[in-house]
Amino acid sequence: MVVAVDRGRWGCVLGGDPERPVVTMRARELGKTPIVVGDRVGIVGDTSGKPDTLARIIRVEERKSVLRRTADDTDPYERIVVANAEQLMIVVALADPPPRTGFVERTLIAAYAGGLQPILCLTKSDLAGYEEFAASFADLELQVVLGGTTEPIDEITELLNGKLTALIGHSGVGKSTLVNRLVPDAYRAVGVVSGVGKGRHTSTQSIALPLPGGAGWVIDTPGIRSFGLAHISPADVVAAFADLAAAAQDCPRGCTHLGPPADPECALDALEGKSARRVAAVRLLLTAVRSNDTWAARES
Ligand SMILES: Nc1nc2c(ncn2[C@@H]2O[C@H](COP(=O)(O)OP(=O)(O)OP(=O)(O)O)[C@@H](O)[C@H]2O)c(=O)[nH]1
Ligand SMILES: [Mg+2]
Ligand SMILES: [Zn+2]
Repeated sequence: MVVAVDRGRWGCVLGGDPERPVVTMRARELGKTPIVVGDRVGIVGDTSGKPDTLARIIRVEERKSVLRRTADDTDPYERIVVANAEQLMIVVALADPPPRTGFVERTLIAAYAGGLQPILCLTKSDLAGYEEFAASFADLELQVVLGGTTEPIDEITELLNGKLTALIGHSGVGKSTLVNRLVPDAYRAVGVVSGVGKGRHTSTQSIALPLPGGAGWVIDTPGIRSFGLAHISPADVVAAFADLAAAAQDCPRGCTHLGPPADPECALDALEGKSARRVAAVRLLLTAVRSNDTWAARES
């Protein structure tokens, strides 16, 4: 498993064992194939992990999940943020920096489309209330946890147990602070917040860290300013919800599932109860992102 990427070198662990690190390079035949943290790879050469040795990655296994983003919503170039993560913990500070509209919606969409289970983690609850913000995601049945320094860590430890979880969020929201509490010997550098969205990015590379007791991994990622979704369609999001996906089979061709007036014959309108509320929530999500002006591109 790839646990770190830095200037043409990939840090791997053999058999997913944190005690067996190996430094690798990408074999020439792979060309520019993206290899990211979380990838499962086949390596050859000197895999002893001794100082100054370098093994070669010759194969990247099929990914079980892929978190993708583009720089903005029109950018055709998509980058893979992490591979194979089962969960995406979206970290949002309730203040300093304050939550920005669109970011959670955008990362949620990317999580659903990429096959990751999203969790919303709110930090800095010592500075501002969380109830109102958390309530806006109720109908998605999104798991919400408090992850600030004044909160106990047990619930998050429990959620992450045995899973590969990526943390994502703006710079300065407290991702590394949280990682340091989860993995006491991680010693992730922690920064100061210096102005909205302008915060110097303290972490500059993604890194996977083993949770204590061999029970899963957490991936600390650098703060991101925008989360472009050029590669994602409403159908990708709808596909993440079994009840919605089943109903959407009866939609007319080319239906964007947004409902009337755009899609007067969208079959999602026939759903009832909990499913109907979920439809409304998913549509809100999709519309929020659409009307989010030139979207996250200019958010910074
Ligand atoms: N008041 C308060 N401050 C916090 C809390 N959590 C983190 N901080 C502070 O927020 C600042 C930024 O934290 P980091 O952990 O470096 O943030 P980050 O998300 O890793 O930032 P990047 O690496 O730049 O993406 C630090 O000064 C932390 O001490 C919290 O719950 N309450
Ligand atoms: Mg950090
Ligand atoms: Zn439809």
